[in-house]
Amino acid sequence: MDSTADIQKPRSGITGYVALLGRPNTGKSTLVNTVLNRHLAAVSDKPQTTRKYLLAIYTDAEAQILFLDAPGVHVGKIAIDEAMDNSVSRVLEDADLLVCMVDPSREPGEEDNLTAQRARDNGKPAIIAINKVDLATPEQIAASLSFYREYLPDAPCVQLVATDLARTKDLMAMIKSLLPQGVFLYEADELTDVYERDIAAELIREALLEELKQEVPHCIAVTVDSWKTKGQRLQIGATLHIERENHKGIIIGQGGRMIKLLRQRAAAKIAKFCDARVDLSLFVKVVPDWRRRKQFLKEIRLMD
Ligand SMILES: Nc1nc2c(ncn2[C@@H]2O[C@H](COP(=O)(O)OP(=O)(O)OP(=O)(O)O)[C@@H](O)[C@H]2O)c(=O)[nH]1
Ligand SMILES: [Mg+2]
Repeated sequence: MDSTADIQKPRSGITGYVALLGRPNTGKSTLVNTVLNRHLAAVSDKPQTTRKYLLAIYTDAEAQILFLDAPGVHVGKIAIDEAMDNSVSRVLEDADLLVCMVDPSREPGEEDNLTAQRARDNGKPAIIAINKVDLATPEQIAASLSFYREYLPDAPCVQLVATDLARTKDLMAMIKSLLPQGVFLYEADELTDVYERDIAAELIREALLEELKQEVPHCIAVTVDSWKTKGQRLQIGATLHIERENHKGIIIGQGGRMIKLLRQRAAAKIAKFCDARVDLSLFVKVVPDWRRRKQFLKEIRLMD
């Protein structure tokens, strides 16, 4: 009975790809997690958290919105910056609609310039989404809006608080009003097209960003190298690739305290996402200057 009803469910409605574009730390990944009500994307208070685009699929009775969460638009000269920039370009190419996420609590700068220019040059319909309005004054909100309006004079504008589902409703309604009708590409319960082990690698990175200071977490790449189910438990082995020998001591900590904390934090995040008990092993490996090495970035699939 139920399966027949499922087959007969409408498989079309409002649908399209929506690129989340913006300088680092504006709340793009936060928005995805809030509207999906799942902690799918890594989020942190440090810029350049997202390194590669992520598809996040939102489905309700009338719409299937395919969010493309992009790395923050930023200026940088090394291979990893190029990889992140390629990811932004890919998202711009695939999108039907752009959402320019703006953080009005910080004065518009070079990265906002770049974001607004890329949105304008792309030429697709765009929304100016002023996020974090809980942190900004009306003057700051007005200043950010007028900055983006210079580049996108016809784009509608909406305010939101990406951490609060109720305060994302206006943006969601605006997105729906601007997307076409079409056939849904994914099942209603699909969240992404990324493997669970790649989500796990990102959740480990999120734990690193929370616990390690300054530049250190930015110098680490995470790969999940083994993933086994044993009874009720998930057994996961992951490697932290670090750039310099002297970061080893920071990551392991006195008496192994830091690596233990990182392992516990990351395991709890993965357990919640996968709804399973998790045994996580972390290994540390030095790969000198990995962020400058295209071949390594290709091996870990940060670069195509
Ligand atoms: N107060 C407040 N904080 C927010 C809001 N939206 C996001 N944040 C916080 O802003 C920080 C950055 O959020 P992310 O979602 O990681 O930002 P991002 O744009 O994906 O950043 P990158 O991946 O680096 O480009 C986190 O600490 C969030 O909790 C909001 O509306 N209000
Ligand atoms: Mg992000």
